[in-house]
Amino acid sequence: MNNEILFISDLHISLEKPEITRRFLSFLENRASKASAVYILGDLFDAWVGDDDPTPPNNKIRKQLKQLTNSGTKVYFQQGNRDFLLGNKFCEDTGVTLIDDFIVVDLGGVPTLLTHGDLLCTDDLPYQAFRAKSHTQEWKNYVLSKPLLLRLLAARWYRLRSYFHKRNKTQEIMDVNQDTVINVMRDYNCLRLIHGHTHRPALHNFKINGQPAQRFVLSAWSKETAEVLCWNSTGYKIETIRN
Ligand SMILES: [Mn+2]
Repeated sequence: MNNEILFISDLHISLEKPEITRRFLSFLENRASKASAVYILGDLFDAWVGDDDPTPPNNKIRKQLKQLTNSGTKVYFQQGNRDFLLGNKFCEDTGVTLIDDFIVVDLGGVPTLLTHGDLLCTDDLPYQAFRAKSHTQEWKNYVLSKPLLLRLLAARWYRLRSYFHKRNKTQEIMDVNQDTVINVMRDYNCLRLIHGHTHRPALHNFKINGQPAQRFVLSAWSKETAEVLCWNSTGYKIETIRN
């Protein structure tokens, strides 16, 4: 055990992409177990219709996460826009800790803001309207009260619909709004931000009130490759997993 902290997001695990599931399971067993903490910043799953869903590969993932948390590595999960229905039951099953949409952690003495990233994409007004509606307790209760099979079918439909919607949106609308980024970082008193969601891995340097600020964008996992942002007392590195 050391003081290493790992950050991942946007694996979009689904039955159709077994390569990503396999790599994630192996990451949990062989890599994450060497770290003191892992932060999953949302969209671990391509769709999550409720903690009662036993559809493969969910149970394998539950089991491997449980093994990891049992071994002493802390695992934190922030909901993404695809898996925002992931809740307390999943956390009880796995030992994972659910964290708020915005959270500040100490990274080598620097307060660092963590978020999935969809809340930063404020130019996408239809999405933000849907998000506001779907995050109410009434909406969640309504959806979760439906039979599992119906929820699974609905998820398929939403994925298809979102694919066609996205094709009509410009690249700018789908990215973060820089004013929102700065306002949020100011609100939380942070000069460093880590998020995923946009699938545009990068390190952006800019200034807030004349002070240097950093925004790390995590990469999505693909069938071929994956990236992990690793922090320890000496700084950060980006690890690539290719198998
Ligand atoms: Mn996302």
